[in-house]
Amino acid sequence: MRIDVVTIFPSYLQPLREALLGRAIDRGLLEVAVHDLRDWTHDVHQAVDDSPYGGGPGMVMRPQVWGEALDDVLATPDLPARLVVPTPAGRPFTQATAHAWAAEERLVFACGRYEGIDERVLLDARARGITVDEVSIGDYVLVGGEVAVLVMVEAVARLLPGVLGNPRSAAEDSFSDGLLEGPSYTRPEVWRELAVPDVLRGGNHAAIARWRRDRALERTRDRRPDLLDALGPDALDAADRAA
Ligand code: 6GU
Repeated sequence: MRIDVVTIFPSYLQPLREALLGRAIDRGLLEVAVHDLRDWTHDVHQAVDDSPYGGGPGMVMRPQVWGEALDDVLATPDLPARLVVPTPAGRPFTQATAHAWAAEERLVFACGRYEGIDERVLLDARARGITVDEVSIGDYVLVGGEVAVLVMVEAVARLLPGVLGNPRSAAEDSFSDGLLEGPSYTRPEVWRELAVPDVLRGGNHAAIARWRRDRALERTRDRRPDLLDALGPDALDAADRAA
C-alpha cells in the first residue's frame, strides 16, 4: 500500500517510521511519502490560510495552495487514490473503515489545521472523480489532522498482510466479533498475592473459550453497552445470553 500525507508539519508524521510501521516500510509492505504543503505556496510568507468569509474566529486554509498540492500528489492515474480528510466534523473512523481502507492501493491524507480547508477543494476533488472521505477519530477536537492520521494509518497498516507477526492478532482483536476483548495474563502464576484464574491454567480449551467469551460480554456490557445494542440478532447464542 502507498500512503501520502500532505501537511504543514511534516515532522509530526515522523512516528510512522518507527516500530511496527517502520518495519513494514523497510520490508516493502508499505510506502509512505510526507509532503510539506508550503512547497505549493508562491508568496514569500508561504501563507496557507486566510480569514473566513462571513466572519468568525480562526483561519481557513486557502484553496489555491491545496488545489495545486492535490493536483500534483494525486497525479498518478495508474494508482487511483482515496482522499482522506481528517476533521472532527467527519464520519466516524471505525475498525470497519480500517478494514475497507486496507483493501485500497493508495490513500492520500490531507491534514487541515485552523478551522479547516476551504470547502471548494473537496468539491473540486469529488467533481474530478476522486473519492473523498471526511472522517473523525472521536468526539473531541484536535488542533490538526496529523495525530488523527497517525492513528488511522496504524489501524490500517496492521491489517495489511504480513505486517503483524501473527495474523490471529488482527483476526481476534477487540471489535472483530463486535465485543471488547477481555483481560489477559502471563507468568508468574501468582503476583503480589493475585492469582491467574484457574480456568486459564487448566488446559480445557472449551472452558477457556467460554470463560473468555463471558469476560468479553461482561466488559462490553459494563464499558460499551452501545456495542451490545448494535449486535445482529444472531451474534449472541443461548450460552451468551445466560452469561
Ligand atoms: Cl480526524 N481531526 C481533528 N482536527 N480533530 C479531530 C479529529 C480529526 N477527530 C477527532 N477530533
